[in-house]
Amino acid sequence: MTKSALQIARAAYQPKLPAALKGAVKVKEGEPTQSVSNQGEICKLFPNTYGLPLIEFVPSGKGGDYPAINVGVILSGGQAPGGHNVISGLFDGLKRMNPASRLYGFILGPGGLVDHNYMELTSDLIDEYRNTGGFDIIGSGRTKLETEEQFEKGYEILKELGISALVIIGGDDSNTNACVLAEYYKAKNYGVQVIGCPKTIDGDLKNEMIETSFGFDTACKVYSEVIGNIQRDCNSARKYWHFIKLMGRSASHIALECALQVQPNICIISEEVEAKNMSLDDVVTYIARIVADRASRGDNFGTVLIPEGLIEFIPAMKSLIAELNDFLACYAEEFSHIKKSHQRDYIISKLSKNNSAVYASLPESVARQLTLDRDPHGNVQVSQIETEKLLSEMVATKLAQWKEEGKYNGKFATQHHFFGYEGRCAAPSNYDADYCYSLGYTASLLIANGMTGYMSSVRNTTAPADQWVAGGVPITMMMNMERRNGVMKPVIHKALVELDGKPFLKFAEMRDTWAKTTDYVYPGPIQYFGPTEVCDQPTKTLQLEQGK
Ligand code: FBP
Repeated sequence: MTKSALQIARAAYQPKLPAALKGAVKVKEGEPTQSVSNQGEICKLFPNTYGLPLIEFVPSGKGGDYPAINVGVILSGGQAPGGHNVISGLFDGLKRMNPASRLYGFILGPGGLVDHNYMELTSDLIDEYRNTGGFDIIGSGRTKLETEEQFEKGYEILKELGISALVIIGGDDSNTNACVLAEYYKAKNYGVQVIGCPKTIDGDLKNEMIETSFGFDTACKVYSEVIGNIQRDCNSARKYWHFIKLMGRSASHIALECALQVQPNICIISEEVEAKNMSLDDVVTYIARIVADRASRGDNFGTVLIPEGLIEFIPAMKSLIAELNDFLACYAEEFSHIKKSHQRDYIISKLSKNNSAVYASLPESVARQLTLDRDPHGNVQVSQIETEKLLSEMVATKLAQWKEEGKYNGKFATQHHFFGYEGRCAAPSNYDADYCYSLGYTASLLIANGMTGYMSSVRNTTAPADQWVAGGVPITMMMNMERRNGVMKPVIHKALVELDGKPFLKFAEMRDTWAKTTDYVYPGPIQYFGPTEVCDQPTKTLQLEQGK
């Protein structure tokens, strides 16, 4: 495999560990825990894994005697920078406790467990992937582990390979399923522990005990670098408005973090749009006003950040999408026989009055995307809707109207971008490299100490790494009951942007200034070697949340 100079140098990087994990450790047990809400129901559903105490690993004078064990690992869902370091931290932790322990990777996500598709992860292989981005060491997948049949199929191969613990690296849904699996194996007395690790660039798996999901730091730094570059171009040519959509299926953490890093002229936060019950026209008018205001001062350029999930947070669009989902699920056959040129009118005639009016107001291309591209569950694939184009087209229409009315006299030329896949497999920043390695290492200790149904947790991460605090959080502690596909289910509570949280408040305080002035910040590329203030900064979100 040919490697770049940076790859070669980076392979030798030794991720930092919390000081407590550098030598022998012992378990410090905290108080028993409770779920965030619906305690009675969740306790009943998880009789064997509910109410467990918080765990912290603290230094101990003497090393333990650990038997050799076999462990399995799964990467689940979308890629996030640092996954390979979780695996290498897990591997190193297991081998340090007993060199005869073995690690198996299940191929292409949870499906690998069910289909018995696996490989042993040896030290030669692990060394090839240290500090690299991507999930390609074993691949990832989105198969959901939820049925007893899958759990039993998985147990067959775990038994065959003598695996007594499984580490699932995933987002909120995958960790919810990890907890259900832990409960199932415990109830059946199968002797298989299940441990989760918090992954997702979206940043929406976080709570009191999990400060951030891994990958968020690196992905936001990559996006901020390119947005910064665009802003320099924008401020050099002074002739374009750049509409930039940013990944994050649901929550707007990525857009908010990038805004804090680059100081754009406009950033839309979906959670605020929903809380203020804004219509699509309200969002368009908000953007158009800023464009017109800047134009009045001769600035016919700027940047707009748009979170990927926006469309579903606009109450009127949400209702339209819900009706379209139901309608097309029932009348898919009839709809497929309607001529393309008549489809728009057909839909307009079939929807309820309000939704029909919203649908009729959409540009042709977006109206088409809403009716054609559906996922296997019959839902619109929101990430495929070009919200950046939808908004810029609608802003252009509004500005043209204002021009006729004599309210606007500028030029409005646009460029569009979507940043998502560009950042998901980047080489992890020092923060993510260290955080992930520590998460994996901590997972090995949770296993060695007999825990199941826990998520690996590393906290105090805005301090230098040797002051980080490592331990485990019972996954049931993060759960509440939510309606999924019409049924109430125990799930990990998804963390959306909090409008009374410090990161949003900081943005809200600054955004009017950033709209008027051209006060762009150009963060530049991630630095892996150099002074700590350049290389080791955590996200602005985390710093603000922790009062730094
Ligand atoms: P996870 O929640 O699994 O971490 O994935 C997040 C994400 O990157 C979203 O930001 C994005 O909407 C989605 O994955 C894209 O999915 P896919 O990789 O299937 O195209």
